[in-house]
Amino acid sequence: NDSTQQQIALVTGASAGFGRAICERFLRDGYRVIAAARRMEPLRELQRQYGEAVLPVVLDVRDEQAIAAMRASLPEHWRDVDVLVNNAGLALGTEKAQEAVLRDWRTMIDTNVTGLALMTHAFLPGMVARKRGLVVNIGSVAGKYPYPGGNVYGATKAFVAQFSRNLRADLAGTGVRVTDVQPGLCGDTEFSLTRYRGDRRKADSVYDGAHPLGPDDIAETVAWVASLPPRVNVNAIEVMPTSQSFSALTITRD
Ligand code: NDP
Ligand code: 8X3
Repeated sequence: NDSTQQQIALVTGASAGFGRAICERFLRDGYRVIAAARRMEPLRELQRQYGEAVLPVVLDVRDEQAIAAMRASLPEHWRDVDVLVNNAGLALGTEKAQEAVLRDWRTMIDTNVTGLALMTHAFLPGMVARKRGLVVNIGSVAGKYPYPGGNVYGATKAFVAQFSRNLRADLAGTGVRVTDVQPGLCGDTEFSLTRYRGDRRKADSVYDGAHPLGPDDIAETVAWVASLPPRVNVNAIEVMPTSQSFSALTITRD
């Protein structure tokens, strides 16, 4: 493959879960992939597997200076990012708001909101200048449907939904596309292990008997969105496992 013909995807949170699956899917589809995360070893592993089609970069998306430095240090033939996947994110805790740990709230806001906005701000102007590009933001069903303990996590994903729509408004006429992918319950990632602060038993029990989505289902969705002709913009796509649905509003009684 001629590397100048290949599309370039930059995926944040590429060291695990969805991010890793999205990288692998893009690589199999012939993209070159800038794989970003804080942990280098899983990124190197990806590079060992897929060779020079992978550019691993250590990046904390909360760090504005680090993002600027990363962008500036991209080799010439890696600069023109076609697809930015803002996937890095996390939930911490399921305590009620009145019992939540303030530091956890800050970490979720700094990563899911600020980090996603910083990355978008860094790579959008290049896309607009080239009159092509796609930003895929990984939101969540938690941004639309409230649930007990979802407080700040769900609110960060509501930001992702509205930010994505507002980006579309600003990008009118530029040819740059934006999609908010909103997954529901998805196993085989580190999501619940992180949310339950390393409690493996609790994390695993979230998925017991639930036949959750897998990371490949989300990678498939992202790959499909990116494969559509330039005239097609999927604004948002909500994907749940069949086993997940809705329940009635709660009423407390005397
Ligand atoms: P994982 O915990 O498996 O992966 C999260 C990834 O984000 C890791 O690669 C982690 O890498 C990276 N990350 C976390 N913080 C930062 C940071 N500050 N800077 C850079 N990278 C960071 O979770 P998932 O794959 O499940 O989650 C991916 C996204 O999908 C998140 O935004 C999540 O909210 C969302 N989501 C997940 C669902 C699920 O059920 N699993 C459902 C709906 C949405 P490292 O630690 O190496 O930096
Ligand atoms: C995570 C999805 O259903 O666990 O964003 O809230 S859910």
